[in-house]
Amino acid sequence: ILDSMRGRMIAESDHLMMAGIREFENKFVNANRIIIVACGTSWHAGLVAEYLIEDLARIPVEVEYASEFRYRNPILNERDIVIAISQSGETADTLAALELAKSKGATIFGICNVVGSSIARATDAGAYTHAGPEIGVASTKAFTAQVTVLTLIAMIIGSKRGTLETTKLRELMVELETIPSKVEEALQLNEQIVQISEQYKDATNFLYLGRGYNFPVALEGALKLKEISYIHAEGYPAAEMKHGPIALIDEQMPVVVIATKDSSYEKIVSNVQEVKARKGKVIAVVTEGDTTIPAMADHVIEIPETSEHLMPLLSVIPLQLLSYHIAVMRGCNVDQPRNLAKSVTV
Ligand code: F1P
Repeated sequence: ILDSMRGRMIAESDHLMMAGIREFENKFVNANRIIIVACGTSWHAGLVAEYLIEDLARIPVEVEYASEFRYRNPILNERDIVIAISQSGETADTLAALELAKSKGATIFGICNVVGSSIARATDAGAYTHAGPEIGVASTKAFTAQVTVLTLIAMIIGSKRGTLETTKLRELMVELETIPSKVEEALQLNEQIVQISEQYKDATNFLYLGRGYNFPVALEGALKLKEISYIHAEGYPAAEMKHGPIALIDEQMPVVVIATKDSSYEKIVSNVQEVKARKGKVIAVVTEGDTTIPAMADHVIEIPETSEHLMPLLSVIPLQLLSYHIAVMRGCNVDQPRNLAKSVTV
């Protein structure tokens, strides 16, 4: 699983995506709407894309669970683009969702890891992530690769539509190139995360909070913990906490807060205060050099600084490591979790 997290796929996915997206560039540039269909971790990558595409390319995006979308009667037309995301390329719900969208005239773009898979074959165009085989059932490096491809798509469409200025585009390109080495740096947190895991391995519930680009990461952190450690975990947008989950917080509740320096930082500082006021245990993922949140948190995990657009590529790593170590300490089989299949084909 550690090997599977190393971020080596940027150059490859860049190259492959160009071939896929270039042919469909005009369709993307003139799209009415982009609808993303996916399941599980791939759905979380889709949620990151919603922030990226709306922010950089100013096209409305909807992110749908394929397992629901396939059974409703969605309104779609030929100016809509449906992006289907799937690591395995065999997930039955995602395949059915894209076939439904196709029957209504939408253009289908696929992002798959497995070359020649059923979903890849059913699309009009697409990009292979080539992240290498996911050895375990739970997606890790596939998430990183999917988010990378989706970032590049948002950047290309944004620059073609004129919604992303050239200087900003250049800045993001330069920053994107630094991500593999920053991923390596984040992986150095391993030992520290072993120690944190030791303290929380017997917890029965976890809460994960994030805002903005880190909100989908909170969902993904909670999913990884559920999938491989069998601990109940919920991911929430931090601002939603006061609408219900706050009732759960007491000294028994570990709360993982992804609180990197970005446009919602000040708001998340108050969320951490709210958790501490109720004696929750805060495990904070922060940007290197931050002092405000570390002064309040029980545990601090520092990750390298980057643009908020690229932060999910880094902030997900400590959460994947946390789930992994807790699972190993609880004696769970991290590669073959109970009740889960590598590709859900029914
Ligand atoms: C979707 C997914 C995975 C999850 C598990 C079950 O798979 O929900 O995210 O980890 O393996 O399937 P895919 O469509 O991305 O292959």
